Amino acid sequence: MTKRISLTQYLVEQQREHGHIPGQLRLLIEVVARACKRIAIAVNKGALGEVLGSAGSENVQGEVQKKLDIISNEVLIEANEWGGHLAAMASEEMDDIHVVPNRYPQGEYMLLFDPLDGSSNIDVNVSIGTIFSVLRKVGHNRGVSEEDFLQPGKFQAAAGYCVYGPQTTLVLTVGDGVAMFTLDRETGSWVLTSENVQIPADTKEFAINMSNMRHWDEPVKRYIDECLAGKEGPRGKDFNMRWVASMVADVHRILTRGGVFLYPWDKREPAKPGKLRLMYEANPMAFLVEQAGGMATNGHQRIMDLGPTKLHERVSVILGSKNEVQRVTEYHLESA
Ligand code: AFP
Ligand code: FBP
Repeated sequence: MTKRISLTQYLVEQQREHGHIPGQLRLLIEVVARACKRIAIAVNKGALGEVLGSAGSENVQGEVQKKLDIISNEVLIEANEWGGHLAAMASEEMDDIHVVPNRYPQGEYMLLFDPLDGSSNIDVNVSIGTIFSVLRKVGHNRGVSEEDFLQPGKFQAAAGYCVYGPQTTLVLTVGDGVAMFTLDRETGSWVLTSENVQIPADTKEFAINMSNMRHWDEPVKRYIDECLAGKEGPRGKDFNMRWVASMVADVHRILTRGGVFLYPWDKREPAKPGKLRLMYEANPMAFLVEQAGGMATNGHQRIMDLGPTKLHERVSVILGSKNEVQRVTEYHLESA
């Protein structure tokens, strides 16, 4: 039988042998992983835990919050605030940053998360997930403000997600490739199940919400039209489409077998740069995708080079198999 490697052992080895992660970061990742286990338990209970349905409130972007959105947010905050590894947290579900209270020691890291991505899938029992990103606080003063969070994604110290699907899987990067851990429900431990994950450069599968087609910009329309033209078209091959409507699940498929994911800017709200959130969704996913040999842009620029101007900033997202993302990006640059 092959030896099982736990998340703890993987992280200790990253710390000891590769020098990639300081002790505080290791602790932080372990705490996030533990919180994800608690969220997985709540998600699995579903109607039995009385956790389904709306909470009757809205978040800062005016979206209706589900009970599980709020529960997951609370689980992540409670688990992380006392450990001494964090200075502050920011969440898609909170208007402002949550500074670690004075009664606890303050660490040098800042944690950002979308506590439960794919809210529309919660009540219908389709895969959902938690996305997280870790930044280092610049400067050693105790105070921390929203400005400290406004760093380009290329400065992330770690990023990952946990997908609550047929299996519960934690996917992680600390800047040394991508590793996947499957939750062993019998022992309660995360077991390393894939290492050095690689996204193939070419693909025949795209993910986009096709119902928005009439609102798309010309380069996106051109790209999808060419995919739809199949073998007879300029691409010379048939494409398949998949859209889960949980970014976590769509990105997990791409990390597993390749593909391209697009949530582009469109003409519905011309002033809005896109739908997805830069700090809680696009940056962490871009870090994972690049670490797996893929590419992530907003059609014009690398996502991880973008300088955020506010915490809840939105962005256009094209990510996945390198040659496809390159192609869509070229179509944008040609039409600019
Ligand atoms: P929430 O952030 O409200 O959970 O929405 C999930 C999401 O931002 C992302 O995970 C999906 O890719 C996208 O929404 C699906 O959006 P559409 O319903 O517009 O297809
Ligand atoms: P399997 O029986 O091979 O699992 O296929 C499942 C399925 O028949 C349906 O569940 C699903 O709606 C459909 O395939 C998806 O098919 P497509 O790949 O054509 O979108």
